[in-house]
Amino acid sequence: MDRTALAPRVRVEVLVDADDRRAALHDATFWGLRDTPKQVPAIWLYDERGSRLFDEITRLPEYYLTRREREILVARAPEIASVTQADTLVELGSGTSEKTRLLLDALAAEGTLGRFAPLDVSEEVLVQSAYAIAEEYPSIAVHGVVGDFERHLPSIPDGGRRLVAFLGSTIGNLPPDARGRFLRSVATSIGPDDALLLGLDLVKDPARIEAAYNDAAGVSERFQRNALAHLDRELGSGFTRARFDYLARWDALNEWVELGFRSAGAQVVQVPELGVEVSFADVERLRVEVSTKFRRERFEEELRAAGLALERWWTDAGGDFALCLAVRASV
Ligand code: SAH
Ligand code: AVI
Repeated sequence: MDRTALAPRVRVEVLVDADDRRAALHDATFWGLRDTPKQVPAIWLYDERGSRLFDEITRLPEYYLTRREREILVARAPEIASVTQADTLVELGSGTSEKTRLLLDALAAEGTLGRFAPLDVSEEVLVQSAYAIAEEYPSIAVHGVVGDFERHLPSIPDGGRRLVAFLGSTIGNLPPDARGRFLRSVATSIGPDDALLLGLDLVKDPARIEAAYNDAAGVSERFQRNALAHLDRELGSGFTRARFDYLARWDALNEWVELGFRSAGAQVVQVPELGVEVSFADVERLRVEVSTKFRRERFEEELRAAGLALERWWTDAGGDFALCLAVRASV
């Protein structure tokens, strides 16, 4: 790919410089390791290798989420384009923007598409997909943002009529309080003509949900272990030398999958960069992320509480996954 030729149409804005990102991440990790259960921020999952492993996960036979969401997009993208009439597609946690092409194609066919604005914390993946999309869609501008969707929504590219997509059920990786803050921040960052498109994995047979995170090929486990390797590299810690068993289990009370580890024996892990040593009891948990599964009524209530209103709700034929379109609630 000739990046120089594409450069006039591609802009990449970096909202988190390395120092700022490191300070925020170190702080959150310091406090997370004091929490009950102990936890580390899920952002540690997404270095270059982690992004590649996640891509592999999306193709696993057990990981139904991506296929189901794609099924809905294939069926509904033209309707989404027609309802929203968006000229700018903003994508949060965009990753490789694989499924996003379906939305871009539909908006282009509708004749409204002028700009694509992906936002992701992982700079390598963001830059790569920003250029790839600029090459595939020669008549649009691409304005990529390296940023954190929990902190930088007020700075997403403005102007025009925006469709803000947050696909893959990544919103389910935010625990309830952070999810509430995120939705409130969306509500105050979008205008009356903008819309929010969310991918949501739905509550279903726990055996199928657990299987999606306990695949036979072991990719999901490698993905979580990579977060520990990333931590060790940046904090000089000893998580990969310690003994942790992989954990991916359905929590029926919270309706989420808890992902992370259990300590295999009592042990102490040094984290030199944070100036702490962390003691684990035998089988004590170390949480890396939760993956919440949703129900329509409860989620509609979450939207309402944040100042948003549900406009459309589509599911795949089997009812595994939903795409929902929301707008700012009128006052
Ligand atoms: N949207 C894609 C990728 C989902 S994986 C899909 O549907 O398949 C989650 C993506 O969110 C990764 O690309 C990761 O780098 C990004 N991400 C995770 N936490 C983030 C944060 N706090 N801010 C911005 N991007 C984040
Ligand atoms: C990105 N997110 C929606 C994935 C999920 O299913 O919660 C992350 C993931 N974690 C383990 N496997 C996939």
